[in-house]
Amino acid sequence: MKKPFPRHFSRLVEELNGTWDFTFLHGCDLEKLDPTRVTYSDKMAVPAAFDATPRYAGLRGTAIYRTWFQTQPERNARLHFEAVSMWCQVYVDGVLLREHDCGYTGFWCEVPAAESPNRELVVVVDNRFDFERVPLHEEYFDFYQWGGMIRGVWLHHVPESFIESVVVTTEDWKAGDFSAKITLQGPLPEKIELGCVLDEQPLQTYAGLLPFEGRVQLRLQVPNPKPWSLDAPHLHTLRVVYGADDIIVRFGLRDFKTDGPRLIFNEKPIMLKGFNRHESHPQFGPALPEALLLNDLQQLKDLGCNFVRGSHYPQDQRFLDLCDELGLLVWEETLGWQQNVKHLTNEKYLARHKTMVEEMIAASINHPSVVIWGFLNECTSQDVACRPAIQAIVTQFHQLDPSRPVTFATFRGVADVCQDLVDLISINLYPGWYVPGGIEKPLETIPEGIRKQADYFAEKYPHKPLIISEIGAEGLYGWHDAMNGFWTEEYQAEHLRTSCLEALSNDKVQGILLWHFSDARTYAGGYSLGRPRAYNNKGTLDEYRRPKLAAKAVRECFQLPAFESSR
Ligand code: ADA
Repeated sequence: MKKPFPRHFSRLVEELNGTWDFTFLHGCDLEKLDPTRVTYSDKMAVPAAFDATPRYAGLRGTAIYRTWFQTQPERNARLHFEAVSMWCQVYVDGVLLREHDCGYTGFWCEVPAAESPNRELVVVVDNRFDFERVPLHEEYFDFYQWGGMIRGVWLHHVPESFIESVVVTTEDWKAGDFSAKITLQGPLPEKIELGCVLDEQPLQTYAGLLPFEGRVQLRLQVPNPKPWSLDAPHLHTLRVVYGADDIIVRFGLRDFKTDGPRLIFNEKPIMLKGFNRHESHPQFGPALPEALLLNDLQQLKDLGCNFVRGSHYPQDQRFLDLCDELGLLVWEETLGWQQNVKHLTNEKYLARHKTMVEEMIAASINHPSVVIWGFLNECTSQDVACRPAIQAIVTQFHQLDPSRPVTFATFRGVADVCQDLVDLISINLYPGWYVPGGIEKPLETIPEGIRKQADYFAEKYPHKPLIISEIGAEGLYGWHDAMNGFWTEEYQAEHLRTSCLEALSNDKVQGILLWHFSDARTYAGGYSLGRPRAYNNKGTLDEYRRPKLAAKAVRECFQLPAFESSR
């Protein structure tokens, strides 16, 4: 599997992905579990969601994975897990090294030295819901919560002092000016020397640098700067060398910002057109093979999109790398779905959310494609008791990354009391779908439904851009009837056509994200009674990415010359 950025040239990084020993325990008492006394009865692929495989489909419990690795002389071993869902413990040679409890963010594990280079790695993974142990995941979310080592695992061999991260901040996107914040780990002398290689240029040495708390900041310039745009997504690389260690980051020179009620991309107003997308497939769950990631991206572009929302969790880094390469703007957000006052006033929950924000930003900050940070989809932002938490989360984003606008999708309409806190107003609305009984012509309610909310928010927050972050209707693949009623492909296509045309021609709206790209598995239990097949069927494509009639309708609207790019 191709390693996502950052990459390395001198540092040895080994892929631990592949087939691991595996066993699954029902009803396991985690307090009493001794992972050194487990019998491995099966095999499991890494990355994969075990509960998406036929043998373990839909099961909730404890999965134990095992593999081996070797340490190198004079090098420390660090394990990087890109995502383990939902909760896990990592053991090396029977010793617990760490726990992690967000299924969609990456984390590191330092491996202590040992006499023998042969090391046993055991990962205990649990996908049971438990607010005390794993507060970020909830069963009531309208998308299936999978279990397993769902993204890659990498073994890094590093010297005693090594480069932890390089964060690139563009200072002048046209001139190619940027700063690189380099964080080092391990003992450091008072002054250090770093090497930098920009694109294919010769190595430049920077001597006499004074690290402060392990950090150095360099101001650099790309020799032949080329901007990153949707049609020409040029990327630059920076390799930083410290002693025997190195790290290669990739970045793009672009400018994305809010300007009063407009969104500005590389100096021009932009209308965002795209989809919400779940990482979901019947056979792979959230662990999509690269071919499928690329296929999704190509289909998004073919539908005329310039934007995708990674709903509702931090994204697979391989997908973001592809968005960088192919030129697609991304909204990345933390895991969340209708969290309420119970969550947003709970200290443990908020502390975990804070860690998730840190992990998401650390992984994604260098992607030029990521232009908006989001959090907590549809939280109870009509409740003043939630304001302090929402304010704290926005502040955290701004502190960690002042360069990107921050938002969350609200469906509270006029009752929302938190939109003053965000940089960009994002509204979810479902006129023409969730309609009161008795409405005879639901499609006709769409234009007014959009207009009413747009007018309200534009008047209340005239200096903030407004986008429709969700709108859509269900259409069952292959379902047609003479009345073109609810659930038919025809109804869905007409719904999306009406929604797109209304939103794109409304001057108060700066973007539309349709709900959603492809059908995605949802609740396992009673809630799925409102979701035929236990899928959220509002996909413009079905779960195998077969286009419904809506695909043609959306493509036609998104490619209309009037809405082609800027306005
Ligand atoms: C919400 C939510 C989505 C999905 C959608 C729907 O707005 O944000 O995740 O559940 O509704 O299909 O009803």
